[in-house]
Amino acid sequence: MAGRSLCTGSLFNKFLSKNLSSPACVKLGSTWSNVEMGPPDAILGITEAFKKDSSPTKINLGVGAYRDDNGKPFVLECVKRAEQKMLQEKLDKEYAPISGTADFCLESAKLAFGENSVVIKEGRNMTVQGVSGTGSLRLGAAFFSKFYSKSKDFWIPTPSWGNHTPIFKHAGLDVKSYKYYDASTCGFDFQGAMEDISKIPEGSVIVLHACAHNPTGVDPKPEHWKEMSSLIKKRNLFPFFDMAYQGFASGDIDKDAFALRLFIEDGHEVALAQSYAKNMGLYGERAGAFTIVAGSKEEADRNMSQMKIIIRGMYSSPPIHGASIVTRVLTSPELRKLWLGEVKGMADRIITMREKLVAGLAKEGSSRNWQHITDQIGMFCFTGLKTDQVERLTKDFSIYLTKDGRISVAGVSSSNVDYLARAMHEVTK
Ligand code: KET
Repeated sequence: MAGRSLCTGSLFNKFLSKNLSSPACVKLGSTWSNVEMGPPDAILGITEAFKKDSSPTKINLGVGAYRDDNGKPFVLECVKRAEQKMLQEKLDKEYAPISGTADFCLESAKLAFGENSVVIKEGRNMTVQGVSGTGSLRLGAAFFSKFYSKSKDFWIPTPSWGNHTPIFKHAGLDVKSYKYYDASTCGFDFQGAMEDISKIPEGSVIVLHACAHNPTGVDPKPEHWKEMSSLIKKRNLFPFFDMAYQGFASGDIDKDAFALRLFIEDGHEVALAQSYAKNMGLYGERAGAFTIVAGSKEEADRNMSQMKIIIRGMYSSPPIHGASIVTRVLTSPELRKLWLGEVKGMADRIITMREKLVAGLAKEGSSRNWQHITDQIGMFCFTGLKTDQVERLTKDFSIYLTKDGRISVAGVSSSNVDYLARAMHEVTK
């Protein structure tokens, strides 16, 4: 009917032919005139700006994406070999189950909780594939928003990954924050964190970075984690782990899962979002997992039934390619061994770059204390540079980083580290 009235109404036709070419018509009929231009993303927007810069010496230290020592994106050898296998297997393109394939979910849970985890043996984990780390967090947020009746408050550290707040808010949760980073020591504010955690209302959810805290690169020590775990238990808070960097902090996947496994040992029920973006270099493949550890298998099964309903309404089922790669890498002894070596290689290269940057700053004559660059771990370094210094780095040196002074050390290489040191010294003199 709508089509007919459009074509037949002669007055309307006249109106169309007169007005379609006129800009006034566009305005008149514009449905989205009320939509304001949004700001670029604080992290991903930097890559957009970087791409537009024509300087031959430009460096992108914005997004946390690993680069090899030639500054090139790095596809892991274990991933290439898994893909070759997959080609030979002539896989089909059928839908995955709503929650992802069982193998992928089991392997992800084993990677996080350990091969011999009691939780997995007892079937207390509900693990589903998510659309990488972000999608897994978002699934968790949706589940908590709908079924966690004790509280809608999600407490995140100050500072935290910039996307935590939008993810949780998007699911209707309230985001609050607890002390984490001490700017005066460029380290973990253990006292402050404990003080704040002890005041978080019972039943709230506390978000914890399992390792390689983003953006600060500062992690609690094992003894800190122990005290935090018992306080969180005492306060009856629900620990929600974001583990986007397993293997990237120490180069060892088991060491990096220390905090998560400690909380399990201490009897917590936890939620966990995992990502394979960084540790397997599968950024664009969007492979990740979300787990809730419940009190019993029966509870986990009920949670799974509801989680599937949430997923079905959000995107039906997850992408298959990245998950197939992950499953092959984790289940083939040969590919797994190769992978563990490659994760360590990436972590080690980042450590080397931290050392070279500090040495470069000293060589430039900087009298500042840059020790935190080597003390901090993981992909990021929270340099302590102020907003105006960051702006100068970008304007005068075409070095791109987030406004808070975070640099992705993964973007530093042997060929740009001296230039970076010179520029950092120039803006901090
Ligand atoms: N958690 C944390 C703590 C995190 O740093 C990231 C990504 C993610 C989850 C999600 O990653 P995904 O690609 O969805 O698996 N952080 C980097 C990239 C980004 O901002 O999207 C970053 O901080 O640069």
